[in-house]
Amino acid sequence: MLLQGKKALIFGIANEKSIAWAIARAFHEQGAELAVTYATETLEKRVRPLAESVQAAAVLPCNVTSDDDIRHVFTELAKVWDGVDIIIHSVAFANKEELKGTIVGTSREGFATAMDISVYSFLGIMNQALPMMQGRAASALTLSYYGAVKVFPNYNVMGVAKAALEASVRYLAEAVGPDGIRINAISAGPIRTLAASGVNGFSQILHNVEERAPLRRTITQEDVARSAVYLCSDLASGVTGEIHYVDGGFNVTGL
Ligand code: NAD
Ligand code: 0WE
Repeated sequence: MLLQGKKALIFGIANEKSIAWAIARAFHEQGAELAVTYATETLEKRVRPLAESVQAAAVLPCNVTSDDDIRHVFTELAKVWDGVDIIIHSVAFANKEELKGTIVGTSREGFATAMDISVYSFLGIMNQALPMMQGRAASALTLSYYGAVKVFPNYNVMGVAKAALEASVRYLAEAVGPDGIRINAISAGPIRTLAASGVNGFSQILHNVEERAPLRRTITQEDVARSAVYLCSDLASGVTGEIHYVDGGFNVTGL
């Protein structure tokens, strides 16, 4: 029961394959109380039953492009919880057209969308969350990808966004460290989820990991969730500003 008594707010559940859903289940198993958000009305139908199966204290709409939506989440949450111990940010989006070909041709609008939803949203959420996190051994966790650091075909503007997200983790960690609040990221290896569906050559990406990663296998949502439990528990009380790879070791290989 590593998360007994902790209250966790989770952004980024779309369906049962979402990394955020595996994190929610693992947190529930470890004794955390949960609240979850969903991006659209269509997703509410999928998310609400999942949330109910882990007795979520609140299931709230939140399109992260809207400051009003983000504010609303925390005004509603304050009605049921006196504080928040854990924020999970598992949200990313770029327009499909930006995820093919090269980064050449990226539109101003496509860049802004990717940065708004995949990067600013973490800062926007933390702006509202921090008042409810004060005086607790609180932490936040976001999800990144190795495309932040190295060039992968088609990842394009998302690579730029993940680089900015990882820098945001470091700046946030420094800003809120004096309050005892920790900020980290998990850089996950490729996993078949909604966000990976329709990505050209995704099977090849998974195959490369199976051949090259030290563990010689792809990772699962549950692999990520177990590391998330550690990073958000008091076991990681001295860890902040960190990009923690859960990728079967892929990032250490040189060939
Ligand atoms: P997913 O599609 O299940 O999750 C992405 C989530 O982003 C969805 O729940 C979606 O509703 C949400 N979202 C998109 N636009 C939004 C908006 N405007 N407002 C609110 N929510 C919005 O896919 P996933 O693979 O679980 O992705 C979760 C995170 O993990 C993302 O940050 C992704 O970049 C990261 N990641 C994924 C992989 C992978 O291979 N699947 C690898 C490394 C990192
Ligand atoms: O971060 C991600 C997913 C990012 C993502 C994926 C999509 C596909 C559908 C963001 N926005 C969208 N928008 C859509 O319309 N990953 C790490 C998974 C991923 O996505 C890729 C990858 C990998 C790996 C895209 C291109 C190349 C590799």
